[in-house]
Amino acid sequence: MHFTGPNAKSNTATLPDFSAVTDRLQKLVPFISLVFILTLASLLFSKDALSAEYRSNLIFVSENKKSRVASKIGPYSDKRRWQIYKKLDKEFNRLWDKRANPFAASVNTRTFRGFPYLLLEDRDRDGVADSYAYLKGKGNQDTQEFGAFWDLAGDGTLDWLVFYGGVTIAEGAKMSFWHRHLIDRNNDGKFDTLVVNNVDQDGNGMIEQGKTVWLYDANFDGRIDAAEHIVGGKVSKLQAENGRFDTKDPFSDTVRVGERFPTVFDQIASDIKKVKN
Ligand SMILES: [Ca+2]
Ligand SMILES: [Ca+2]
Ligand SMILES: [Ca+2]
Ligand SMILES: [Ca+2]
Repeated sequence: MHFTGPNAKSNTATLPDFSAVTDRLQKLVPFISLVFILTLASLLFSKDALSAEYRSNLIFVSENKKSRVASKIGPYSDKRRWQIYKKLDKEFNRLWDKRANPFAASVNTRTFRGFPYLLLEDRDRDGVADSYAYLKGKGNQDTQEFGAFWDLAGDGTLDWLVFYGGVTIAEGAKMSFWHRHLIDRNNDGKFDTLVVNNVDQDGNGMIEQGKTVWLYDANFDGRIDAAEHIVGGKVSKLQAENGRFDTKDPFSDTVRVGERFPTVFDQIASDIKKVKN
């Protein structure tokens, strides 16, 4: 997966023709495994490595200043969580489509095996890094490990992270991207909320775009203890059955109450911080 967006203007390569793919998929949907879809998608999106311009443009900035988006959206609040989520989900897609703008890089990360080169970018060009990608090396941009991040509180630690999930089939046999959002609600430097942006609420194997599930470490002890579905801003609290939340997330099993909140995202945040400083 090339991490430049599917509609990026900076790419001269022809964009994948989704309509033809969708037609074919429509007939095959029940028989195609998710793995096949992901492979197909990564082939479709696979593009050339870094351009010469890109390579010569690496700049290193350590200044800690508030990003344009953080200034606009302001600090996280539970009350505004859906509005903030909507804005940042949109913002991630916008950044993804923007032209690459390298900010800083490190070759020493161990978070994703085989992808040690962490590249930060300032895609909205406000002087603050907003995008990250773990690469095999400086010259190889094919990766699925990328996303965006913000410091909404403006205190130098990032408190909102988006992590690219992949491609799947949505209702109407449409191809759709799905992503995870991670939030540090109490701004203590550890993520405590995981949002999956598309769930399959009716359980027919196809996600319903825009329907979200939120998993919370509500008391900030590192364990998951609450869950919600939020659809169009309407919140439904999930009741645990037999000690588990049925999240309707097609990419994971039911979640046990008390399960450890995933720590890989804290590791990503820590890598990003190291590169910035
Ligand atoms: Ca920026
Ligand atoms: Ca936290
Ligand atoms: Ca469905
Ligand atoms: Ca907890």
